[in-house]
Amino acid sequence: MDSVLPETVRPVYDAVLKRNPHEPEFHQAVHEVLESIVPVVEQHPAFAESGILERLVEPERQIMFRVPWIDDQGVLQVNRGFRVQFSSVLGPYKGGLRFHSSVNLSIIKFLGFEQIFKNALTGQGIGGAKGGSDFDPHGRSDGEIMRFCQSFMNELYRHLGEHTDVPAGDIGVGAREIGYLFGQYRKITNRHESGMFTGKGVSWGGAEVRTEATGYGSVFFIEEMLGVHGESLAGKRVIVSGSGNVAIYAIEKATQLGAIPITASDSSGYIIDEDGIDVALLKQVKEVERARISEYAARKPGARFVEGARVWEVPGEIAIPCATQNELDGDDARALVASGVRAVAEGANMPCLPEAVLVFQQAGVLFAPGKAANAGGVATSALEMSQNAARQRWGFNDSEEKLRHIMANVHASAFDAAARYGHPGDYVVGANCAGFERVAHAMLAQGVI
Ligand code: NDP
Ligand code: 2IT
Repeated sequence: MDSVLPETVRPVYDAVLKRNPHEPEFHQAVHEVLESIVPVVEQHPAFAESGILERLVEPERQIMFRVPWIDDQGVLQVNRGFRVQFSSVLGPYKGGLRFHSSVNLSIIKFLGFEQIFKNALTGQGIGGAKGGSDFDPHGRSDGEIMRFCQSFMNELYRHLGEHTDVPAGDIGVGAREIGYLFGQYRKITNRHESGMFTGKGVSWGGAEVRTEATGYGSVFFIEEMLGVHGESLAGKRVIVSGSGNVAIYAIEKATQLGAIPITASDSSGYIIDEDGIDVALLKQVKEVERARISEYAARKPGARFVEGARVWEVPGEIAIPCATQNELDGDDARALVASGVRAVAEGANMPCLPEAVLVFQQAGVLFAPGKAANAGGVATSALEMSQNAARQRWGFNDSEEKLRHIMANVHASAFDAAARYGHPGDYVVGANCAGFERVAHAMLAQGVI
């Protein structure tokens, strides 16, 4: 699968393979970063001398725990909980919690590793972490979700805190779950510690725009990429996968900026609506009713549901994968290129396989990796932490403006680093180099720990 890495970084990768067998997603994420940062390592011999890479690929702390709970039938269930605290060199550990049946240590480690560089790229003071469980929330009652969240927090609370580790949502963890998790933390610790979680309800310490931030941010990033070439989103057909938090708000912002999003999906298939997705109906189906995406097509004249297929067969000028890792392969990328795609931005984390990224780049498609394109979510989490610390609440418009500004800066950092290191226009190299530079300098300054 992997291309051969240069000698500068290959021993680090070989050691990762040896020490962490059976973790393919983690290997994939490490490979991509190591491949990109070779020029930074070569220009800064001090990084190699103080073992920056060897330390970075080993999490500072990994927690795995039993999560027992009782379902509505009175049957005892046991899940596995995870929190991988990868790096706190730039700030408290920060990153989401994922509840999905596919969750295992490899997936949490790939996400935690990516989070280090994404968070660094935002320019804010946040370290990198990820956590979650192999619990599947689909079809579970509110009572089951609550009992699961309480049991999960019964262990995790001792590892969290506003200056220690600040989780947020990810797949399967939204406002409802964050409410139950925060409530249990408050009960156990006897502290209303707003800053220990982000993505909270706006009426009890949450930030305006956090719900929208990841999806909006990915569209702002696309605007920036197109802007470099004097192009805009207006009138462009947008192909979006997923129909969760990131997908819904990518579709909303793209629509507001004059583009025409025509697809959304879930694990059962996709819908296509040539008139442009009706965002209010999409929210009703997915956020309010928690129904399957096929329900959208059942209610919207002119829309169709395509079962068991992926959205990438639909032609469009913009593609935003917003579901999960490795959901867009080389063949999908070739199909998009053949249909005239101009820009691709990863709303999800690592949705494109390495071959797909190569196909896009060789075809001259503007390609934004997740750690740049979806950084608006965690960046707005950091704004939530600032508001909590200062006991302030900022308005929606003000917060959205801050998000837009942050995404412009993330774009500029990645764009500039790509040019500085000899790969102009390559946002993968740019994002990895810019994020890594910041982390590595901080590690150097703070000594061998
Ligand atoms: P949600 O749980 O809100 O939505 C996930 C969507 O993706 C659902 O439509 C789900 O369909 C689909 N999906 C998930 N797993 C699979 C799978 N294995 N196969 C097919 N479809 C799948 O999650 P989010 O929108 O929050 O997260 C989506 C992506 O964005 C993830 O990669 C996440 O890491 C990333 N991300 C999220 C951020 C956030 O702030 N929430 C921030 C940055 C990145 P179904 O219901 O059928 O499973
Ligand atoms: O992948 C991600 O950046 C997130 N799920 C959001 C993390 C956060 O702490 O807001």
